[in-house]
Amino acid sequence: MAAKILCKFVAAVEDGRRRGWAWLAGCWALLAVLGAGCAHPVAQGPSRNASTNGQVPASVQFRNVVHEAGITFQWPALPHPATIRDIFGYGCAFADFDGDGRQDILLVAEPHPVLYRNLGGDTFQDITHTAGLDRVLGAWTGCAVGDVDGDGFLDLLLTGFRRLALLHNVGGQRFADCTVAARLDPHNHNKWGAGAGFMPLHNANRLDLVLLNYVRYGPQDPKLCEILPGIRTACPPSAYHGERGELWQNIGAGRFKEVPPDRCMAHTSGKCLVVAFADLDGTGRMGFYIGNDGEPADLMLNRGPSGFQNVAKERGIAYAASGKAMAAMSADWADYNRDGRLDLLVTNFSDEPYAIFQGGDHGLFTDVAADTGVAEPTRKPLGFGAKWLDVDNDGWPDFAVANGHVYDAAEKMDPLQTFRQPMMLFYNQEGRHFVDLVPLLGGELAKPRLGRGMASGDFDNDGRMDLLVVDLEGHPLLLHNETPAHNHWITLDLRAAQAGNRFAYGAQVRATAGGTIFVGQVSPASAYLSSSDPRIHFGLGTHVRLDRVAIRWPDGSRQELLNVPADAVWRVRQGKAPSRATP
Ligand SMILES: [Ca+2]
Ligand SMILES: [Ca+2]
Ligand SMILES: [Ca+2]
Ligand SMILES: [Ca+2]
Repeated sequence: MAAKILCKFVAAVEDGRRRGWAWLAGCWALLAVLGAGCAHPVAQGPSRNASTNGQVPASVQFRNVVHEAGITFQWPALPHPATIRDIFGYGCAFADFDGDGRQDILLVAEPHPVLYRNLGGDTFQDITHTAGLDRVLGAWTGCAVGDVDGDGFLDLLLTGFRRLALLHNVGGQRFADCTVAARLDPHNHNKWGAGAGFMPLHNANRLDLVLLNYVRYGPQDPKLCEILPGIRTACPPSAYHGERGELWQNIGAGRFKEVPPDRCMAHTSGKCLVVAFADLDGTGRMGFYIGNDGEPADLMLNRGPSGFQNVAKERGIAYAASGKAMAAMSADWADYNRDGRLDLLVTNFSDEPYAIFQGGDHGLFTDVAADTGVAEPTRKPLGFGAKWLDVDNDGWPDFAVANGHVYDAAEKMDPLQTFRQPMMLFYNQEGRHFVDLVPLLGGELAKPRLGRGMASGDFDNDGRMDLLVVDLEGHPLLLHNETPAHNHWITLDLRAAQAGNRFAYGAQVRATAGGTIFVGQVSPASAYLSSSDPRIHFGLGTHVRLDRVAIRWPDGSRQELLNVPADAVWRVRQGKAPSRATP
């Protein structure tokens, strides 16, 4: 560890990139021989941020605290050969279900999900039984979180294989199954449910539901495929008939009504995996991206009374830079280059690079994964959960990926491939280049796993974003961010005035500090089958306050806050001055 800290990797910006990597390899070789640190190489390129100078800090640290946190749950070992159902995996969530200001942990599993209450002090308590979740049985896959009935407590939706449950949160104490009362089908019309998310799409005061379905998987459909002679493993998605997602409008009184497919989902590709919401046309109306498995992605523009229009192809986001459709397990929005426009991170199948679709003029997107150094290192792995998070609070969003293959015979099919794979943690060098820190950090992140769901959140409210990761054959990872706290940060916990969308889903924030722009939105659904801490978190670097915070609330009203001090979680009620949240 001491050697690791001494070994400070600097300067992989742009033209210094190749030299930086060569130096890193040399450094590790030296460490192996000498057990000692390296001298610092010379920094390359201009600096725009006094906090990091575009360097890769060796000080970034994540520690897996799952066991000391009292989280004992483990997903069981897979059968082999494993089918596409076996390896599909599960999601997870950070969400404050009891409203005490601390993010609790939901782990999706079969035959029932598992819920851990955050007790503070980095300890969690299994409350699955008292919350009534051990009676919610099914072949669950994913989750979505939102206060659908406006009582001030976050409700829970579970997706599954031929299962669906909407669970009403009763006073932050327990969950009551209200699927049928909501007019949803507990059997999901015999479809295979994948990602899902809540967002007000028709009425600012009601959370609608985007519910994604994967493929048809009936008794007649293949279970194992001989992809190479003598090697039987899970079948590729091309072996199956795709299903489309559904859009359910919240019509009040706890009920939903399906939006006629020709107004939205009939125009999508199907084989859906992930939904990620964003205001795609600056109108304040949220639309959404749907990532599909081997089919063109969808970008659904919300045209209000005239329904949704799929603009993925003309906006440049339907295909990877190669022109091929992606296997888009995860998608997540953030403004990685701080130009005030959201960009979309999308993961992909093995031997296909992940994508960073940079938002440009006229709502057009360009995949900049190759230009930013992301394409090459992500070509070999198969990416599932992925989230933007500013790991060192320098103001530049970094991103984490949980990788793992779907073919348990992956090694036999390609000697350079593996079934279990390390995570990746891409450090953002001032919006120009990314470097995977995992080879530098080693430890738990570098251990090969079957990564699936991922959620980001600050579970201990210390201003450093933590991660929750599903390892399909093991314990979850609770990765506590222990990066030394040199930089400032701010977390905004928005609460809308109207009860129907109290948690302000769809609210957008545009903030400035010393001329630097920060954009964020309240939209916890993202990543594979998972839901994240809905609070807006910004790393502020050397800035000790946000000079100006402009909030566009879901009902379209605007609010401006001035001189909001850093290093605090601020509860912002619509129309009121912010107050410090004290969990
Ligand atoms: Ca809580
Ligand atoms: Ca951007
Ligand atoms: Ca950063
Ligand atoms: Ca934290």
